[in-house]
Amino acid sequence: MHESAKKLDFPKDFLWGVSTSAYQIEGALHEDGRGPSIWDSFCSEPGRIANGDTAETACDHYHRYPDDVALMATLGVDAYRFSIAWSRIQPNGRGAANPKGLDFYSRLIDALLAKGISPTPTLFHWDLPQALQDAGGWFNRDTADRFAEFARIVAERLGDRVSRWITHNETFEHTVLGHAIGTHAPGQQLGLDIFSVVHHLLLSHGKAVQALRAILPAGAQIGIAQSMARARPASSRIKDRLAAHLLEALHLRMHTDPLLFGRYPLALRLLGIDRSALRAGDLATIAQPLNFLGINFYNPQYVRSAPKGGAVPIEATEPPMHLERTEMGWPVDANGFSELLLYLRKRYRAKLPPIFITENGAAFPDAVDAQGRIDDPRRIAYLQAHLHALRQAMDAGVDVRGYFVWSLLDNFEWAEGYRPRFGLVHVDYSTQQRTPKASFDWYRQVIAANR
Ligand code: IFM
Repeated sequence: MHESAKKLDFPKDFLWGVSTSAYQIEGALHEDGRGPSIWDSFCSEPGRIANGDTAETACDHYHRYPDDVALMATLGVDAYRFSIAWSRIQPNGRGAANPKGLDFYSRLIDALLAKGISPTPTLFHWDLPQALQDAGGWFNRDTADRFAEFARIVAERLGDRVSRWITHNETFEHTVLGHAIGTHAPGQQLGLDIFSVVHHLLLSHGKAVQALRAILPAGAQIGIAQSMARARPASSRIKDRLAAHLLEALHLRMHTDPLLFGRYPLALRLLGIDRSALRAGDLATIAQPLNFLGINFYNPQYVRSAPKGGAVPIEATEPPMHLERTEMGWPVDANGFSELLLYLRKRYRAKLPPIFITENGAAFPDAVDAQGRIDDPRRIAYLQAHLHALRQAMDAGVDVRGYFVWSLLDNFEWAEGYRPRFGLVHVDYSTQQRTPKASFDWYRQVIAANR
């Protein structure tokens, strides 16, 4: 037994899991009636994705899911978080369901249940049907109703076997990368003019929760997965502290206050954000009671005030030199994890539902040795440090019920293509061979030791 695996001391009923998303692993983009999504269009535009990579085959999970479920069974996870590709279910994002799309997820769920692994689907992990984008995408209020319809269709078919549901993945990243700066699909560059995207995403969440509750059995658990981090100012100067405050308002509070408090943060007014998409009654729809809040954590943000004249008075700054960086260039700073969890407890108090860590992990340049093994001590150290930080926050009273590693497999890392490898399992993309890394074995021991 790996020494570090033994010492974590989590509650016996703590839920251990792994995460993936449809577009990043499935491949089979033209099979069984799947319609095009915004990511298909984005990948087809030259220069958008590093190395010209596409998700055409990705990890071929669409065909190899039985092997991947077998890997999860070896790992010993309690739960698997995956996402459902909307355009497999409704190729044009509206209207009748495509039975073959539903059948795929039904087969996957049955395979998971046969191994005692609890399916945890996310309904939207960024792959909007292209037909809805053509109608205005998340700028169009109607997309929120379309999402609720999609949620209803999925719950009607799969709700008898799925007890834990996630509406959205990271509304902040989808808004900012996809609509403010354009490095992700749909590639729009609208700066701060994105309130209606955020608002319609959150409104669609509320409407989907209502649709799910109307269909699912009473005990169903429903939540959302939001990326979160505290912002650290570059100095103690007021300007930099204000920049950190504004970044947290745009990132964390704008995407969570409406869910838990039923209001947007006041700081949006300071930034002059146009909130005209907000209609009477919307905030009550958004603030549906949740069974859990999913948190995706990778690293804290480092910011300072930007020179005058830019769109926002906030600028990213370099993290302290002594911090290790991952393959993504992200700093490794596990203290930021416990700090975030304690902040959430202080800010939301009784409004804060139980938490699942729905993503945490790191990309490193893994090397395959002559024996075909992948020793990834840096990933093990990252995961171990973050589990320690999580344990500390739980000891201090934060109610965390489970933890999902991002990711089960190396996969298509969006605009970065296949270079960054986040998996516990190495994927050789030319043969599709899966090889568990040393971190896979380490996580298997953590799970076994903490049961
Ligand atoms: O790969 C992504 C995932 O799709 C969403 N959260 C962050 C991960 C790593 O960048």
